[in-house]
Amino acid sequence: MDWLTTVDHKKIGILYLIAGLFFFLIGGLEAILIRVQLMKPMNDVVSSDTFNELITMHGTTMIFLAAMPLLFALMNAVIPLQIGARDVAFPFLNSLGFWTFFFGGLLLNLSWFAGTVPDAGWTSYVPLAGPNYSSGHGVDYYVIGLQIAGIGTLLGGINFMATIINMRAPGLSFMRLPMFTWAIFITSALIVFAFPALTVGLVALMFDRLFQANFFEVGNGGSGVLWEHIFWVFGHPEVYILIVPAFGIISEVVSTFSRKRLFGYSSMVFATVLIAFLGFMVWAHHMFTTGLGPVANGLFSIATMLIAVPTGVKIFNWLFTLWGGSIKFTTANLFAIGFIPTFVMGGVTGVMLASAPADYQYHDTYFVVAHFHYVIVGGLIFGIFAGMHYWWPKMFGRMLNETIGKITFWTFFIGFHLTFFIQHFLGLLGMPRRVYTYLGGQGYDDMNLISTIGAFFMGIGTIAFLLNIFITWAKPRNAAADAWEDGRSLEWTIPSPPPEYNFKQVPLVRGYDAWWKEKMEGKTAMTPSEPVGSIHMPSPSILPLIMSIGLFIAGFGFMYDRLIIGGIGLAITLGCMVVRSLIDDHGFHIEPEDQDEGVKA
Ligand code: HEM
Ligand SMILES: [Cu+2]
Repeated sequence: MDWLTTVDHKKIGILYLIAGLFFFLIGGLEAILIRVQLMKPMNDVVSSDTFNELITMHGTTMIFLAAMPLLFALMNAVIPLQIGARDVAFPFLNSLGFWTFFFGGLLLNLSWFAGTVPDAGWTSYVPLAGPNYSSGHGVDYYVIGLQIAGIGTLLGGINFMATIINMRAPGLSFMRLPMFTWAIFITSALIVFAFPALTVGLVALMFDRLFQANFFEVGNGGSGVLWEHIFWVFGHPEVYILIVPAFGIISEVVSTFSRKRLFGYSSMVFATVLIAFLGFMVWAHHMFTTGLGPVANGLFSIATMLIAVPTGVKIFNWLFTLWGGSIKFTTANLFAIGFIPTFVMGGVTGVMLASAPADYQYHDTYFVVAHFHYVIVGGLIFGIFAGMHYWWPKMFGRMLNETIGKITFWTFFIGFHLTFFIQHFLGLLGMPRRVYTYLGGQGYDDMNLISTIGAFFMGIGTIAFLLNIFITWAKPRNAAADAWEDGRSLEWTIPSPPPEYNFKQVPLVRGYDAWWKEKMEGKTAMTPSEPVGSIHMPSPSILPLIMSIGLFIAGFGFMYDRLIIGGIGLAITLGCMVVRSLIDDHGFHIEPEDQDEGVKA
């Protein structure tokens, strides 16, 4: 019950973690099925229809329901602690964000039970996704599920922007922010600017599908390329929404485990801002073959290639941070170090794809699949694994087992390269993506088998990680506050796991790497910025959960043309909003004498 009503950022972080891992497993299972089907020529493990459903749901699930929530898990768990805050700016919204994401994801996945699964690809290109070619309810699940889940993401973006602007401890100026906090600040801005485009696109597509509107119906004056523009105006920045937090994690992990200040901090900040900005300028590199013409293709090519410059700055700064450091090869650090060359390879194939004439060759082949998995898995998922191993003791008060951690890393790392490296060559040979099978004897057979074997290794790596979690669970909660002993930022100054109110006294920050600075001067604790006093806390609330259930019901109602049910669902949500505005809830206080009553996560 506690967990259904919580507004505590640490608990919401754990909820995101559980839900994200759950969907990661579902998406992973789908990936394995895809790879089993492609293991040998003319295989028939799944039908062509099921295959389309699998790739659609795999892509959609991995991006929206696994990667994003796992990032939200880490940002919830860490950001308030890193900036010396007691919670996020809007705790109620934070909980609402989680529940809308969760019920949106649930709705999307219930399509498997309804037997009508989205099958137009995770990009839902029209006219394929329009009412003529996708007449069942499959794409409706996509359109409505993602709209509900998208509300959650947008709320999170707004919330974390407000939190980082307003809730920083005294002395923590922007140019003293830890790199992860910077990354999340920029990510939040990206979410706020990019997600509305997706929402608009989904609403338009929903109108086309449910009410025969003509946004994308070419026969009635609509435009299919319009969908591509709207989708990629969201979709390209989305890639940066995923990767920028990973950049932040790598920066933290690399500098902690080399016992060195992050090299070129201010250039890191500006490089990240520049990457985010350019990320909005390059969406049409996904559309070179739609016939935009040589001028547009040329400009978008160049803009895309420009991103390599600030990215290069970041890569070299990480290498210089490692250079000469006293490096500890913990599991978190292995993932961070593994990230660097892997992500560079994804970047190199990215520049190759950015060349418009060359893209006419690579387009819709396995080369593209190899490229984006190098970026998304080799970048983001490695980053998430690094972050989870790094902050686990802070979140749960228990250290993960390092031996199993290393097994996780090596099986996942080797499996990853086995799976995807070879797909570059499959693509160059001409194997198209999104086809459910292929004829033997074209030189694809062995490479596909190797790729499938690699996928199983990644599966084993993931299982090892889950095993680690379960084994660790049985251990006592004895992680030290500064669990790695070389922590540099504020989260390492409070107990693991932190008490409900995080900081008994908000600390005074005197420089970049606030905690490291104090340690180097021989201090054993931060200087507080306020006397011990009564701490104001927000009350828990069940309303976010009920509001999300309302939207969930409404989604079903509209999908199946039961307007009454749709109306009831919306009424539940609106009713909760009314209740929320009318009830005056001032929260509660934790008095100084109660503040030491044991640690509560
Ligand atoms: C065991 C690991 C994985 C395997 C074996 C795997 C395999 C595949 C395969 C075979 C496809 C179909 C490509 C095509 O023909 O278009 C695919 C698509 C995709 N995957 Fe993965 N994948 C894995 C992990 C991930 C992860 C972790 C993510 C994201 C976080 C991801 C995101 C995507 C996306 C966005 C697509 C595009 C779907 C589409 O083409 O519409 N994958 N994956
Ligand atoms: Cu792009």
